Amino acid sequence: MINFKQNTIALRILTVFLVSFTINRKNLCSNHPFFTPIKSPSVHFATAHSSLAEMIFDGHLSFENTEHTAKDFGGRYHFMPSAVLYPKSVSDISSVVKNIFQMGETTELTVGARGHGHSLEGQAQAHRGVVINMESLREPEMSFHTGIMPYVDVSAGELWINILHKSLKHGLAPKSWTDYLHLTVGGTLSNAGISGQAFEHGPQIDNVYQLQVVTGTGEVVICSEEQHSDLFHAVLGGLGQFGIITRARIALEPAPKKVKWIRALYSDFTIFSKDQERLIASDNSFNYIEGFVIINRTGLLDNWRSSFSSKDPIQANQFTSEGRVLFCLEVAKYFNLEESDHIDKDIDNLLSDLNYIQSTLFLSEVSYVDFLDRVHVSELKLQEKGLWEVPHPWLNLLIPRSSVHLFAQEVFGNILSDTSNGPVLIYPVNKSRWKNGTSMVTPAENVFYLIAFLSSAIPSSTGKDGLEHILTQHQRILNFCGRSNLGIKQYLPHYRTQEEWKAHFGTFWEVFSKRKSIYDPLAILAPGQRIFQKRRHLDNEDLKLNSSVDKGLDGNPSKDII
Ligand code: ZME
Repeated sequence: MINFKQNTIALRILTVFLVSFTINRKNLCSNHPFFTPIKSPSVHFATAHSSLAEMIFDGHLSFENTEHTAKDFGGRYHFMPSAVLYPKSVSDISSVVKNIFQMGETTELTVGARGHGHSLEGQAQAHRGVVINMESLREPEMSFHTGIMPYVDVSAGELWINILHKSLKHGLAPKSWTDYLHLTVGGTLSNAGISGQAFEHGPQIDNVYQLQVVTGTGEVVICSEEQHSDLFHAVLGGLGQFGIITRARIALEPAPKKVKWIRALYSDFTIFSKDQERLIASDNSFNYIEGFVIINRTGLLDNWRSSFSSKDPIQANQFTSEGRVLFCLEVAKYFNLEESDHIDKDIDNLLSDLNYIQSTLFLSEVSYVDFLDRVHVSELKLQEKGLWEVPHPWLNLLIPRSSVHLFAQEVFGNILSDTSNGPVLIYPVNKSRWKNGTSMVTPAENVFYLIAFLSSAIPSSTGKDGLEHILTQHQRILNFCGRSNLGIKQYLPHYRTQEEWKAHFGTFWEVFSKRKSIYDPLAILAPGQRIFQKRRHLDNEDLKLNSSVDKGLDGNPSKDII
């Protein structure tokens, strides 16, 4: 979390960086002379491939059936790799990266780590490179440590849903979540991992004690706040640029059994956001705080009636939106059976401070697992209708508190005409409760909102639910933010040029790119982010070979960079 307004903080980070730079140079890079690039023999396309093909792995490397790695949840980018590695050990990953590193600048080969494939814009793809199928690294057992600071050591290819089920057997659970749990640990920790718990615990990257990482030179490094802390901070939210996360030590807490899940409506954004901000500031609050927008939708309350009960069913039945934009506050309070006798009173107390429309309070009681895995229920319904594997042009924005009213007015009042393509979520956070020093980029103010536009596009539609229309709306939103200088940052950012990336990182770019030159000096890792392009030394033979290979292939993503 870099505060772009405060140069002093940026300077402090730079100082920390310079200190660790010298340490890391000694400790991490002793066997890799980064600063005098290896003069390796010329390795052209075919040679590079045969060099990979000759390697022996605990798992295996495949040059066939690679199409699935050229797809992701976003469904909009399809770059074919040369090969897919199915690793069975960390050393499989380390050797493949090391081999490519040692070929130096004479090969264009890059490496992308792919988890469950939920990137939105090809971030886990590696055009003509090697994609690592991180789920192959999963192990049957997770190692739990109970005590006053409980944690679990997991493979980075593990899904959060499996960690939930396994840790509940010990009466424990991770503290901070994403909305959707069928994502890998390595994937969410390379971004942030944000859901309704982040206001209290910070995002998932704030709830990790230690990582095992394979850097861009193929070295395996254990890092934490105490050990190689610069790499630890770099990798958390680092968009895969500094290392492949292979294992993680996740902080746990005692798990509750049950959840009171509550929704209430507002017709005024100012009142809604004031309540959200009051809730995240309070010490004794809900355990989960989110919200969402409802534009031009009828019958929504009927949908809720099946799973939520109203405090005032007659009034609730009569409630209509009358064409207004509505804001739904969604909160949850965890509890155990022994608290059953006073939980309703506690909730009444918390709710009594809020200013929602009284007749629109909906309550529900579910198990902790059912609450956390709630999006999977939507997934199953959409899969039944064939509406899951469609393009997902999602836009996630972090909006500072001081801009959010102007944003809401223009975006919910003018730009968006309905929200039937998918949810529009609003999560308030206060980063003064977050850890400092990770690579995640946030707005300058402590209090900001994640506003997530999670649309599904209907394939072949040219109307309001078609891809073009949704992308145009997102561009209008981004243009408005830029024009009005709202100080927003993208979450799960996506840009095509390095200039745009520099603007995204702001004053943090210097640290980010220096770290890149230390941990992945040849820019081998995560090419799908399009932040750095792998340096390429072309000799005549390579030029000849590439010009023929390139013919007939569609756009090389790296050509857009710089
Ligand atoms: C495509 C889809 C997304 C279906 C449901 N969702 C979601 N619903 C609610 N919260 C979410 C979400 N995806 C992320 N967060």
